[in-house]
Amino acid sequence: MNLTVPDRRTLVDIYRRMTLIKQNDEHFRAVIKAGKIVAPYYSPRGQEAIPAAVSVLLTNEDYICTIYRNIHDMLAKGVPMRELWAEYAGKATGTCKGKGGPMHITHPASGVMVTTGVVGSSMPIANGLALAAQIRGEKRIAVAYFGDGASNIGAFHEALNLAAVWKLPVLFVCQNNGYGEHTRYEIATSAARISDRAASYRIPGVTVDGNNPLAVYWAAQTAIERARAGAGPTLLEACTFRFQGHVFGDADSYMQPGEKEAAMKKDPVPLYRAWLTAHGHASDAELTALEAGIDKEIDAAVQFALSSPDPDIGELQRDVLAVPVGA
Ligand SMILES: Cc1ncc(C[n+]2csc(CCOP(=O)(O)OP(=O)(O)O)c2C)c(N)n1
Ligand SMILES: [Mg+2]
Repeated sequence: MNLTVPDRRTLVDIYRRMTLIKQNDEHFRAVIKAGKIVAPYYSPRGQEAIPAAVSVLLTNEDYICTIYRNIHDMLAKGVPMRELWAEYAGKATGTCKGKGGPMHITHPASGVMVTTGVVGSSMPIANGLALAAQIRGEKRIAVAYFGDGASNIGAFHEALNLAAVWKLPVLFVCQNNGYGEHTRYEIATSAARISDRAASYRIPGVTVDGNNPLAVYWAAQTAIERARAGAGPTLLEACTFRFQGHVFGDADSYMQPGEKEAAMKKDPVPLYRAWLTAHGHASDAELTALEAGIDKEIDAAVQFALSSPDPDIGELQRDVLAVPVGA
């Protein structure tokens, strides 16, 4: 693993992506609480460092497949905020013209190929995209994001096996936040580490501190280089914690006393900010200006989404079925 600290631009770009996620999440929760948008919302607060550090290593050509907990993966990959907000609000200006909603967002221009509510299903789909890239001789890779709970689903094992056999250019990124819905990791998962499961498919399995963007960056860099070189997939487990309930409105009553408070002391966003300034990679003033600029953009995105029209009824059957070639 190459442990060179990335250049200043990349370091600040990782922070920009983490801040985008944190601040959008705070606005999403406020807007939903105020009843301005009615949508199921799965907060990624606490998990910012993972997609931020992976995404700076990707291009628009690279694919991601993600799950219902998704705004962090989307924003880090470059989905425009306005269209993302509009899709959450079910508006005609959304990424999927308001027909996908929070659980079915796609935005191929930034490489977001599927969002799914079916636990475990991002992985076989990533395999299909990677297989297409491999057949066409393209250099792009596919990243499948999923949770710790998803690693107990059959599709996880099927996908790892086939990706290994066919040496598919896939990066499997498990965002291990310690819980699958209301079930604590240890109660439902036999493996000490999710990455241990890679051994049965003879692919590299790595566990990193998912609150440390550099640790995620270094591990992802090695895995992505390997995938682009045609050497096949990697299973990357990034350990973190979710600071909010499973879904908006869940009071976390099933957690152990003090557990969340302890995890929040390792909040990746302020910790990384402090590291950047302490090591002279960015000044406090520069980061404050960056945060203020993002807040302004979010306000504009919220306004855009709330004032956008609902989808026209004529859209109901459009884009639903693929038109066969030549029809
Ligand atoms: C196939 C399937 N089984 C069960 C569910 C219900 N369900 C929704 S989220 C979830 C927990 C998944 O946990 P994890 O994979 O750790 O992801 P996290 O929500 O923690 O990000 C479950 C069981 C589902 N959506 N799909
Ligand atoms: Mg989980």
